[in-house]
Amino acid sequence: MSEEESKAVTEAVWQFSEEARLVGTFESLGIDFDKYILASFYFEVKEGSSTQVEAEHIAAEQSTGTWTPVKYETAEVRRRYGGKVLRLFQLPGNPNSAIADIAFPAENYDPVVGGLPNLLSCIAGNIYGMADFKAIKLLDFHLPKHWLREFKGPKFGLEGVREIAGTARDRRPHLGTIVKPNFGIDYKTHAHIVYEAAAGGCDFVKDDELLVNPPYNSLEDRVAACSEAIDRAREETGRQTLYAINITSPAHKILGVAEKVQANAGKGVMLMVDFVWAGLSAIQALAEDPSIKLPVHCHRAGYAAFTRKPDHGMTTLALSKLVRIAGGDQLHTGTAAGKMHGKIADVQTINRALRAEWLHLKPTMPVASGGIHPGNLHWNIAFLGTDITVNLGGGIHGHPDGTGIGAKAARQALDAILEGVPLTEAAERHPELKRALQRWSYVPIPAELENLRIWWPK
Ligand code: RUB
Repeated sequence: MSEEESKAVTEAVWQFSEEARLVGTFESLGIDFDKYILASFYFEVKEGSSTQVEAEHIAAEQSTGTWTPVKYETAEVRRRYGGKVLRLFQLPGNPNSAIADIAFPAENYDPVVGGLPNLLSCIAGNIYGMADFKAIKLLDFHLPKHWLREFKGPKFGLEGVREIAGTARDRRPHLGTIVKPNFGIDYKTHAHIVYEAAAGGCDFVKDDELLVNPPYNSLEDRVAACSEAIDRAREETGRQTLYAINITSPAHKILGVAEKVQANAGKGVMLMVDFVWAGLSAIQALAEDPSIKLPVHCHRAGYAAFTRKPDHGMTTLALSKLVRIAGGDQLHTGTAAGKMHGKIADVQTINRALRAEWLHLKPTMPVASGGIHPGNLHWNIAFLGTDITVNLGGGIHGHPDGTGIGAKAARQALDAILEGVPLTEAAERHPELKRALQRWSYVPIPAELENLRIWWPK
């Protein structure tokens, strides 16, 4: 995809999102938004094919039609139950690529019995494998109100999580960490690291996405030991640290696993799920079951298998909105500076979608994670704001003086950023921060990125 096409796609996503959010109906297009599921696709057809014909192909193939006419797919069936191409935007520089906004009649789907899996088989289904397309990407979607009302969404949401952590008033970003190393430490060592991180200044500590239940660090042992660790830290500091324990499991087991963990969980414990492979339904099961009383932290390991290619798969925006509908209280959405691939503007769009008003759905707290350290932390605040969790794994545990001092250094960096004190100046007062910056270096924000900034110190 050329730079020009990529810009046009970004523009189209904006237009699609804004139209549905602000107007609530696609009035200008003459359709009743309450009766249709809308999906916006980028696609590229093979040389010699027509984008108009192939857009109709998506609409038909993903609703009533197949590769050849069949007897009972009458004109009336097509009219009432078939997908409709609402708009087609030809993209600059490539006559074979376009964006199509398509409306699918909502009455084809049951939000409760078929739910999100059934919906996704339609808007993100067979079409990806069709030989007529060189590439196709789901950019965004909108659901009718009666559909969304069938989902409870996050049980706690951003505000509920802040209430538990005691940050509802001061609104500071949550300073988080991931216990490292991921594998190879027993539960006592794991809990000791959790304690050091919490006592050192972390508001949030989580398991790595790789760790679930090895015999030397089982869920049962870990939840008890880590609950005790955060209790101990709270008694010493007065701060309630959150701890997310990774219960990723097959969907038919996850409620049972969650209940067992919950039975031994202390204050501040959250459930963590790698939702891409456990499935959105695993999140929904936890969020909608009244017996589960813990918030759900959603890790997106594997997401890039279908989001990373600019022209194929689905956007991280679409995936993240699905997590909010399914009930994720916290979700990894990417960083402004770190080790993961992604554009700052895309992360900003996703975070806005997670926090925007959306019927009864509580906002999901965005989590920036991956390669953050005290020297680049300010990027993540400047570009992503303060209603967020910032996670530093290696950027805390890799401190030359260990986890406790690493957490202290990260907290010093965050406090300095929030107060508008230059990090190099703060480092003169804080030897812990100085050592961290010597280790990882301070990364200045280039002037040309300043226009993307959304947060300034008071
Ligand atoms: C972070 C880490 C995270 C991923 C998540 O560790 O392991 O799970 O980076 O990425 P570290 P994302 O801080 O040591 O890099 O949030 O983009 O899905």
